[in-house]
Amino acid sequence: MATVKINLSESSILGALEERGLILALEAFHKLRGSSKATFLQDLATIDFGVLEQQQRALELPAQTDVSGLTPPDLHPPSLPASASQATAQECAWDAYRSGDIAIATVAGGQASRLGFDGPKGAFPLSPISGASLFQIFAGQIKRLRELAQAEVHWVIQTGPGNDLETKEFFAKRNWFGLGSSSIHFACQGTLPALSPEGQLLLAAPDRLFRNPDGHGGFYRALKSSGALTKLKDHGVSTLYYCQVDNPLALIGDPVFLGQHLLADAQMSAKVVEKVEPSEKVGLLVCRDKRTLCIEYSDMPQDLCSERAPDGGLLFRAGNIAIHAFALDFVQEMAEAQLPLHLAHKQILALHGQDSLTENQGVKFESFVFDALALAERTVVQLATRQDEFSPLKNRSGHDSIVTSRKDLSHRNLQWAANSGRFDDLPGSGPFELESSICLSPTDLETNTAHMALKGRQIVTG
Ligand code: UD2
Repeated sequence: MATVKINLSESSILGALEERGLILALEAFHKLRGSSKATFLQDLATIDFGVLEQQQRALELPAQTDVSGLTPPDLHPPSLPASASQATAQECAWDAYRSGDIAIATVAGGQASRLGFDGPKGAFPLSPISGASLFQIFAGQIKRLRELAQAEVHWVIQTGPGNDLETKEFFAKRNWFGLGSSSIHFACQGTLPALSPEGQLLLAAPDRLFRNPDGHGGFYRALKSSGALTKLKDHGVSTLYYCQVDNPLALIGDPVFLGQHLLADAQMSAKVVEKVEPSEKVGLLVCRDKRTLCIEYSDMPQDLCSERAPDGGLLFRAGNIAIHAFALDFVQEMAEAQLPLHLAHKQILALHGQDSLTENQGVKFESFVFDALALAERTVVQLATRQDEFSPLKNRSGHDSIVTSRKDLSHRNLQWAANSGRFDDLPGSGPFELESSICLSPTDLETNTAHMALKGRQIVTG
C-alpha cells in the first residue's frame, strides 16, 4: 500500500476538522482513549484536506453531466489490417521499444468476487485449455515484446488496498512469469473517505474512517506515491501503454497504436470499438471545443446514445475500451491534477454518529482515468476491431462473462492460427489456445521462427 508521510500535529488535524465542520469525526475522536485515540489520529492525518473539500463541494453540485455541444471524434484506423501508414507507425514504436522508451501499465485493483472467484481479478484462470491467468496472458505478450525489441520492457501493475499483498504473492509464487522481479513494479491505489449526504466523515469502527478505493483514476497518484514513476523515468521510459486487467484480448503494447500516438506527439490516446447497441455499457469518446473527452454510459442521455449518423450507424459510436497510451510526463502532471470526482450514493454500513454499525445513505467517491483525456491538448483515438481486441470479463455468466470472454479469446486465436497458414488440421470452433508468448499478431505468428506445434487444441512452443 502507498506509504503516507504523516507530519501533522494533533492540534492541526483537529483544527482542520473543525474548520470544515466535521463535527462527527471530532466527537468520535474526543470519546476515544489511549491507543485507539492514537490510531484514529493516524488515520485522520492521512486525509488529503484539499481533496476532502473537493468531495464536500461535489455533494452540492447538480448530478447532471454537461452534454452540450458534443461531436464525434475523428477515428484512426485499426491495428491489424496492414497499411502503409500502419507500417510507419509500427516502425516508430519499435524504434521506441528498442531504446527502452516504452513500458506497460495494467490496472488491476479489483477482486474477482463478481466471477465467484476468491482472489485478485488478474489471478483468474481464463485461458481455455491451460487455465493461464489474466496476468499470465499479459506477461507472455510482454515477454514477446522484449524478444522482438531485444530490450527491457517494464511492467507497472496498479493494485488496490484489498489485493495488493495477494497480487504480489501471486507473482512471487510464479517467479514473476520469468520476466524478472526488477522490471515489475506494483503501485497500490489510494482510498477516499466516504461521506454522509451532509458531508460528514463516516466511521467503519470507533477509531477508523470508512474509506473506499479511489477509482482507477487513482492510477496517476499511485504511480507517483509508490515511486514507480521515478523508477520508470530513471530507466528512460517516456511512453506508457495502459489497459485494464479484465480484457484478455487486449493487444498488449500494440505497436501500431503506440506508433500513431508517438507520431502525433499525443499526451494521452485511446482505443475505442464501434458501439452498435445504444444501451451497451461502455463510456463514449466525444469531442467538445477541440478536446476529446469520455462520458460514462450512465451519464449519457438515451436520446443522444440513439442518434444516428448519415451512414445509419450510431452518431456517438466510439465506445471506450479503457486502452490508452500516455506520455509519461503527462502521467506525472495528472498525479498533481484534481480530476473530477464521481459520486455513488449507496447504503453504507458505518457508525453514522451512533455507537453501533447501521446501514444509512452515504456517498462514495471515485475518479476515473479517462477524465484526464479532457486535459490533454493532443490525443489520438484509434478504432479497434471488437473481435480482435475487446471481450471484457465482468460477470460469472451471461453478458461479458467467463464464457463469452473465453470463447472470444479462443475464436480470435484460432483465426490467427488459420490466417498464418502454418498449421494443418486445426480444430473446428471450440476451446483453442495459443500460448500468449508466441505472438503479438497474426503476422508475428506467420514470421516467428521458433519451433511450435499443435497439440490437441493448443499451439505450444518447443
Ligand atoms: C469500465 C468503464 C467503461 C468501459 C468498460 C470496459 C469506468 C467507470 N467505466 O466499466 O466505460 O470502458 O470498463 O471494460 O471505468 N479498477 C481499479 N481500481 C478501482 C476501480 C477499478 O483498478 O478503484 C480496475 C479494475 O480492476 C478493472 C477496471 O479498473 O480492471 C474496470 O473497472 P470496472 O469493472 O469497475 O469498470 P466498468 O466495468 O464499470
